[in-house]
This record gives sequence, structure tokens and C-alpha cells, in this order.
Amino acid sequence: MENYSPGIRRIIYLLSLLIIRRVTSASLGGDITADTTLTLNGSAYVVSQDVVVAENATLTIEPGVNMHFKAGVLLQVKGSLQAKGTSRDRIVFSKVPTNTSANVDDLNVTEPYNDGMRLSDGKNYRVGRLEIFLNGQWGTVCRDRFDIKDAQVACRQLGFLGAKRFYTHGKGTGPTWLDEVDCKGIEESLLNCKHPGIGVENCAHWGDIGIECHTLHRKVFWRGIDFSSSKKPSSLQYVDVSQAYEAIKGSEYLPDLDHVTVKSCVYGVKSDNMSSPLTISDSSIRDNRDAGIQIKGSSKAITIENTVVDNTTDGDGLSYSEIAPDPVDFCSADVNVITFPITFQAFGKAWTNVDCAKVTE
Ligand SMILES: [Ca+2]
Ligand SMILES: [Ca+2]
Repeated sequence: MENYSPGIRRIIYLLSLLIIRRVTSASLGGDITADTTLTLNGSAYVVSQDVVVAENATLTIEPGVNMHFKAGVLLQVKGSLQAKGTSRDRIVFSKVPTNTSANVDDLNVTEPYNDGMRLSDGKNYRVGRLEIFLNGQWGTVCRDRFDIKDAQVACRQLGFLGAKRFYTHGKGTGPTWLDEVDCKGIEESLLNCKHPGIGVENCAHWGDIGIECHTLHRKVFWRGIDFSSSKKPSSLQYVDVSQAYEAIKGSEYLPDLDHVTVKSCVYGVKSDNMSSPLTISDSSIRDNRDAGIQIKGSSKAITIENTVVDNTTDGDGLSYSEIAPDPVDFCSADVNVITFPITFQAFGKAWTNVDCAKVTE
């Protein structure tokens, strides 16, 4: 906007207010189909439903703007997101502040997360007999060979971040749908785990399994910024992202991250099958849970420079997998401040020190 005269700038500003005001007075959400600017005047914006930037639209965010997302809400970028803060006026994407610290405050426990699975007869919403809905009927899962890895898969399927324990709950009714479940722990669904077949069992209902899941549910986070179906270049500079489920996520395309912090999220930066180069520079990826930076299946150059990945509590700080034909340059990563473990799996090498070696084919 710097290139326009003050008069034009004022008009653009007023137009932008009109566009913003069209949604509701204090909150933002819905499809953005025309180029829109979020001005500092309107900040902080409360985003109460998913914002989708349409394919041919650009959402520009002025320096210093704060966007506060309600739990479960997504910023999906199909067009372009121009978020360029400055070192003094960073742009902030975070969860709407709550005055209580309980994890479950935003959780609507009456609304099932997964229509095909539930926990029954527990003393709260995250513990109980594991039941699955198949062939029009609710049924149970046998405790035979059921272990914590199976519980992890079930809890994640229910939207929780993980499992705490499993136990014999019993007293179910209907079919025993699964017996001898054998998960690796990374499956998306119990049905994808090894088992002898649906309804193949030699169990009685006294052996129905129960599970207790982690207190954190993905519904308490806002969902993050998703570039997976992005069609236009975007910019993220001097931006802070926190308390998102998947903070910055892309498939094929992710914008370069410059002076970006990603903090207290479940997944920090997640890229899958990149078809354009990616540079992450002068950034800080800290205190995230299941992944700091996770790069899968890139065929283009990835550069991570002067970037700290620190204190990823339950997963890998930097994980890079799949073979890349182009150079992968982690040279300027400051290895003195990166917290290991780093999974570095290009070319079959794991646990390689990122020691300023340029990895090429
Ligand atoms: Ca098992
Ligand atoms: Ca059995």
C-alpha cells in the first residue's frame, strides 16, 4: 500500500473495513472471495469460524495485527496470504485467550468427534469401554493382546493427543467387533491395525477393553494455517503462531518462513510432498508437542538456516524423510542450539549430525 497516495490509501482502508465488517462486528470467519486487508485498527480479530481465502483472493495482514482463533477453527489458504510483520510489529496468530487454564473448556463433549467410535460408561468423557460402530451396530473390542499402542491409535481416532492407559472394563453388549488387535501405534484407525477380521473373536463381554485418553484433545487447539490447496505464492515474515494443532501445514507448497516463531503447538511446520523449494530462516520452533519441523517427500531444495528447533516434547525436532534429488542444505542450522533428537533420514541415514554437510545425491 506504500505506493499509493494518502487518498487512495484511505479509500483502500475504508473498503477493507467494509469487507471486514460484512462478516460480523467483532468477529471474522467464512470465505474471503475478494482481496481483503486486515488493518491494525481492527485488531485483535476474533476468528470464530473457519476462514477460507479463495483461490483468486489475497488476504493481506498489516504489521502488528493479532488474530485470535477459537478452538477448532482453521485458516485455509487457497489463494494468497500476505502476512508481513516487522521486527517491531509482529503479526500474531494465536488461540483466543481464555481466563481459565483447563484443557477441556472449549470442548463440546456432547458432540462426538468420531461417529464410529465412543467411550462408554466412564466417569468422564476421556475414559470408558471402547466401542466401535460397524454394520449398523455398536460393539466392543476384546482385551486379548490389547496394549498401549492399540490404545494410542484409538485415542487419536477419538481426537485425543494420546492414551494414558488401558484396562479391562467389561459389561458391553452387542458384537465383539475386534479381537487380538495388533497396532504399530501410527495407524489412523484401529481397523487398519492387524487383527484376524471384523467380528472374528473368542472373547466374552467380561473381557471388553477400556481405555483412558490424554487430557488434551485436538479440539481445544485452533487448527492452524493450511496451505495444502494453495494456488498462489504467500508470505510469512515476522509472524508468531501459537496454540495450533498443525501450525503451518502444506502439501506441495509452503511459503518461505522468515523470522517466524511457532510455539506451543502440536505440530509446528509440516510439509508433505513439496514441489517448490522451501527456506526457513531466522525462525524459532519451540515447545511444540509431536513435531517441530516435519518434512516428508520433498523433491525440491530445503534450506533451514539460523533456525532453532527446541524442546519438542513428544516427537522429533526436525524430521526429514524421503530422498531428495536436489541439495538439502541444513548447513547454517546452529547445531549448538538444536535439541536432539533430530531424525535425519535422507538417503537412509538416521540420527546423522547436522554438521554443516551439504547432502546431495
Ligand atoms: Ca496389541
Ligand atoms: Ca482372543
